[in-house]
Amino acid sequence: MSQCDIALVGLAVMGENLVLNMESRGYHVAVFNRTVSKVDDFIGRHPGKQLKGCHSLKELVGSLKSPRKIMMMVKAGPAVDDLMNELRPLLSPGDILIDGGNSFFPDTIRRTKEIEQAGLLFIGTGVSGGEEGALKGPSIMPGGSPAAWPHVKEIFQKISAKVGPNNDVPCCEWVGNDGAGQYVKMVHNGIEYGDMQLICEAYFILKNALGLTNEEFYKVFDEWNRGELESYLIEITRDIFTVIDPETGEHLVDKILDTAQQKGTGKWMSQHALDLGVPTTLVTEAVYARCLSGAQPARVRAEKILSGPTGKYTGDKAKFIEAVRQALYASKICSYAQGFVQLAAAAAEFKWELNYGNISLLWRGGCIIRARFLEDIKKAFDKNPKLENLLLDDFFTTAVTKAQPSWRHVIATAAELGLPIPCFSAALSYFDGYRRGRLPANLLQAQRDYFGAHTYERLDKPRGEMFHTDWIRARKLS
Ligand code: NBP
Repeated sequence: MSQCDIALVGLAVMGENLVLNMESRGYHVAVFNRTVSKVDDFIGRHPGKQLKGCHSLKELVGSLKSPRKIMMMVKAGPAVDDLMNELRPLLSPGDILIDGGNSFFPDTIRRTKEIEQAGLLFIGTGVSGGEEGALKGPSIMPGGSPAAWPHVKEIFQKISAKVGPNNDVPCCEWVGNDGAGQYVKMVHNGIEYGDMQLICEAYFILKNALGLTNEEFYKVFDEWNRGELESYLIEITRDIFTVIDPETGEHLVDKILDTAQQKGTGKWMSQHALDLGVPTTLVTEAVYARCLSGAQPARVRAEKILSGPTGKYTGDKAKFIEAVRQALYASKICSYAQGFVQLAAAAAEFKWELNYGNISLLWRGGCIIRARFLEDIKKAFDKNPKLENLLLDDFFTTAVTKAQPSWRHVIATAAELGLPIPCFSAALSYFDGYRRGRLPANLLQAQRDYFGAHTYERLDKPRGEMFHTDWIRARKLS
C-alpha cells in the first residue's frame, strides 16, 4: 500500500517527536529505525495514530506516495552517508531524501551534488527547538535541491512554529541551494552560543559586583523579559533561579559544576568565519569561554597563585542593573550584526541568494534564539535587503548609541573589579573598530613590509598600487 505522505528514519528523541508532530497535522507517516525493536516500541506507545511501523528500508520505501519523501533524523556524520547509500538503490528518479540532522554544511553541499547526479533530489535542513520544538513546532531551515521544495513545503510549514499577530506565519521558508539551510542553522547555533555567554556574563557581573541573590536574579530576568531583551533564553534563565535541589534544599544552579560542554556547531561557525575572513568575534569568544570553563582544575590551582581585584561595586544598585541590561542588549546587537555579515560573506562565496529578512523570521519562533528583537532585524532587512551591517540600520544605530554610556561603564567596571566578560568586551571592541575610519593597520603594514617586503598601499595613491620601502636604509636612528 503506497499511502504514506512521508517517511522518517531515526527514532531517537528528535525523530520521534517530529513524527508525532507530522501525524498530529494529519499526515500518514512511515517510520523505520536501524535497531528495529525501537519501531515496534514506538508504534506500541502510540496506538491509534496514522503511523506505519516498517521493519526494513524496502518496506518503508514501498509504503510511500510518489515522489517519495524520506526524512533522515540520525546522528550527523558517517551515519547519514551510510543510510543514504542503503536508500539510494531503493528510490526512483524525482524521489526526495531529506537530512534533518545537524550536518556540517560542506557535507550537505557534497550530498546534494551526489544525490542530484543520481537523478534524485536532496534537502539538508536545519531543525531547531530541541525535543519540545520538534513536537510542537520547530524552526525549520531547508536548503538543497530547489526542485524538492514544492513537494515538502506544505508539510514543513504545517509542522513548523508559527509567529505573527495571528500566529499563522510559519518559521520555515526555503533558504537556498545545497548547503544554505545547514549553514543558516550553523549560524543560528553559533549565535545561540553568543547569546548564552552574554547572559552568563551579565549574571557573573551582577553576582560578583552586586552580590545579587537567586531570588533577585529571578526578578531581574523577569523584568528584562518584559522589554527589548524578551526571548526564550532570558525566560528559561529566569526560571532556572527558582529550581531547588531536592538533595540539599539549596538552589540547584549553585550546585552545578562550572564546566561547559559543547557539540561543536559554535566552533564550526568560528572556523568558517576565519576561512571567510570576517570577524565573528562574539561566537569565537563564546567558544573560548567554554574552553576556559573546561579547564576548571587548572583555574582552581591558578586562583591560589594569581591575585587581582576582589572589590564590589559601590554605586547605585538599580542603576547598575539597568546599565548591565543595556550592555547586554548592545552586545547582542553586535553579535547578530556579525552573524549576518558572516551569512552575507558565505552567500557570496557559495553563490546563495539569501533573504536575510526571512532568515530572521525563521528564528523568530520555535528555536533557541527566538526573541522579540528578531522582528526588528526583519524590519531592517525588509527596508534594505542589501543592508551591509545591522549597526547601520536607523533602529539599531539609535539603540547602540543610547546604550553606549552604560555599555562602556559596565565593561570599565568589570575590568576594574577583575571580572571576565569576554563577549561584552568583544562586542564593544567590534563596535569601536567598525566605527573607526582609521585603524592602526598602517603600522602593521609597515612592519610586514619591513621584515618581509610584503608591500603596502598609500592613502594618497589609487587602491591597488603597491609600494615598498627599504626600511633599514630609510630608518633614522637617534
Ligand atoms: P542522535 O543524534 O542521538 O542519533 C540517534 C539515531 O541515529 C538513532 O535512531 C540511531 O539508530 C540512528 N543511527 C545511528 Br547513531 N547510526 C546510524 C546508521 N549508521 N544508520 C541508521 N541510523 C543510525 O538522535 P537525536 O538526538 O534525535 O538527533 C538526530 C539529529 O538531529 C542529529 O543530527 C542531531 O544533531 C540533530 N538535532 C538534535 C537536537 C536535539 O535536541 N537532540 C536538536 C536539533 C538537531 P539506533 O537506534 O539503531 O542506534
